[in-house]
Amino acid sequence: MSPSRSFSSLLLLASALLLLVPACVNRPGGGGGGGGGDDDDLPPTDDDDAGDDDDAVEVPCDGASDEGDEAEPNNDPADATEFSAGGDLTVTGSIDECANDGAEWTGAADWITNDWVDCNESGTVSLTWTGADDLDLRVWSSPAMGETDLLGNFSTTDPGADGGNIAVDGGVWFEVLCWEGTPGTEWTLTVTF
Ligand SMILES: [Ca+2]
Ligand SMILES: [Ca+2]
Ligand SMILES: [Ca+2]
Repeated sequence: MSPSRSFSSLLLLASALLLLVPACVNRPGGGGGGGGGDDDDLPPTDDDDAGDDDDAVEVPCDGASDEGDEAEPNNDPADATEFSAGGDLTVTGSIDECANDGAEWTGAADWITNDWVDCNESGTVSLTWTGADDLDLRVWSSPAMGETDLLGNFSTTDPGADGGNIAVDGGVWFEVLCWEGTPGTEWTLTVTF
């Protein structure tokens, strides 16, 4: 085989390999059904049983912000102070009683709710206060949930702040609590996107 023939053969082989490689890369359980690799959750284009399809549409929470004070009484979710932010939220208030029985909070609670009706996005929630009191924050997608499903941050080692990231999708309920400390401690709750 002449050098030029050999080179042509190599080119042909390389081309064939390039064509083969994409065909070998297939998603688990895919079968290549519909959509050319797009992975919708709905028939007829869903090509697997995975619940983690990556084409859910995220709608940014970039609507109007809202801010204001809590309104007592709000010790129960049914009396939660309602806000109507489509984007960032800032709420201020004060906790009337700090107490616990060693296992649960037995003092006051401040319930806040906001319905982000038109968006779903990950946000950052933060509860801040001044002093050494041990305030805590729980965040729920529904007050009927048996356990907090969005955030339960009960740190005792970082007086002054609790919080974290939450997946916002519609209504969110915030519960401000105080494990121990001084009645009347003022707090600020913020949600930013
Ligand atoms: Ca309060
Ligand atoms: Ca209250
Ligand atoms: Ca705490």
